[in-house]
Amino acid sequence: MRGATEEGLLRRRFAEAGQEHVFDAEAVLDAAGRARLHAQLATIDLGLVATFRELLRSPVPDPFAGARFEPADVFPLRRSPAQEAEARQARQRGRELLRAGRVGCVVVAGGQASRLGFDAPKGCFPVTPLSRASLFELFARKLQAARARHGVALSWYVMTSEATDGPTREAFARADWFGLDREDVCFFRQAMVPALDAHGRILMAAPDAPFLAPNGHGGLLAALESSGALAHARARGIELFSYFQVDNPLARPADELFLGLHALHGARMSSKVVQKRDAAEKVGVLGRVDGRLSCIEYSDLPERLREARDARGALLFGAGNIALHVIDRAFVEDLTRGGLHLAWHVASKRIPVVDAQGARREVDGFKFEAFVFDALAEAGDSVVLEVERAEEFSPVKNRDGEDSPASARRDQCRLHAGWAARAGCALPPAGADGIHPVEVDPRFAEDADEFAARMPCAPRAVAGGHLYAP
Ligand code: UD2
Repeated sequence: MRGATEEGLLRRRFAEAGQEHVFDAEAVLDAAGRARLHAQLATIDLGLVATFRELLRSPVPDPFAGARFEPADVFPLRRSPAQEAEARQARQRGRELLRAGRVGCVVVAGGQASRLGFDAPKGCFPVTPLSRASLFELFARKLQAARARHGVALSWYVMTSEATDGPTREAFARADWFGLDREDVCFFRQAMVPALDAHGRILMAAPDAPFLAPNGHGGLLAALESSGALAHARARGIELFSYFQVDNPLARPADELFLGLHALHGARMSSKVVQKRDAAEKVGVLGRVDGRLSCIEYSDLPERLREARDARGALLFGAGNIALHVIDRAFVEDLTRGGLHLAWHVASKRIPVVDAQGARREVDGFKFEAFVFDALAEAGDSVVLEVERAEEFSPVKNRDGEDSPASARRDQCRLHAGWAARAGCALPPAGADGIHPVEVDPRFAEDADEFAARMPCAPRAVAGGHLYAP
């Protein structure tokens, strides 16, 4: 009886929202299929669907139209003596924060590796050139290195989504948490939201399932709160989250300079940037829009500003976003208290569906995502730190070409061979691409100075290259 009432309520809610079609293919389902359908529909926030419908009906007028654009203030790579002194002080502050256990790490790993064509969570992708460690394992090694250096384990918050959660947890369990303590790794899931067709109707992936997709990396903030991860961090005395994306093997989760600068400036959310290669490179840049720091997507920046240069000839809007942030725990608490309203971004996509006859096809639809960098505008105080692309950014996104497994392996080898050459080590012969196959395990060294301090030390011969590992 109760079930029937609940079902009736569900039908009424969807009918009132103009979404009754979600039950259309119920006739082909058995009792279990109907139960699956109803369980999934019950998770859908129809208020949110109404917001999405409104966005499709009357898209927000261009938020950048008529806006005043200004470059961000960047803490640069080429530093004045005063900035160099500040950097020294910041490193010291960063070390203190790490030693005191005030820093937690957050990786967003809810995206599907569809562009890469890899049939598992992207974090499981073997990314290191010689040891073939996965992205998750590589980050775990970096956290082990931080634990050894600062004498404190960093808590690691791993955001997954419905598709990546199970396989991610299994991968960690299979590898015995990659040498980390189990209680220092905390998985939590981001929310899923429906995709709509051009008429604002919820798309069905199959007769028993609405099409649901992760709500974007901006979903992190609400998910930290709703999952209890934020309370967990507070209980552990964590004040800062070091945020990185799962696809960048060069991310440095425990960067003393970045953490320290953020803290010294009393910032609430900070970002690392790299100098854009040229005006045409299609990355978002950090800049001020009507006085507020934002990540300005390539297409939103007027062309004359895209090309504009300063007196020294550098791009005025050249601070390319590489999605590495420090975020204050208290800032996340403020943002999530009383509901969070990051803007929704609409992307038109081909969506795979299975119809009532079991035929697979793709239809035009719209997905909705929130972006974590939209929180920058709320942060007020913020540090923008310029870093060397070759040292900190080489993401794995595409099957081949730039930002692919091959370019990430190349960039890791190039960086590590550079450290070895500077320390006077003999290099293995270069491959056809001119790159010497050298890999340095982060537990061995995390930068050129640390590497040099470890010398003399013989590498292991692995797969025709040199592996420096503990
Ligand atoms: C993102 C940024 C881009 C640049 C680049 C750096 C956006 C819109 N653009 O591009 O400006 O900074 O990264 O690499 O963000 N993720 C989730 N849940 C989601 C969606 C994504 O966890 O619902 C994770 C995903 O697992 C990955 C990261 O967020 O770690 C980036 O996602 P992406 O590959 O969709 O972003 P991309 O490459 O379009």
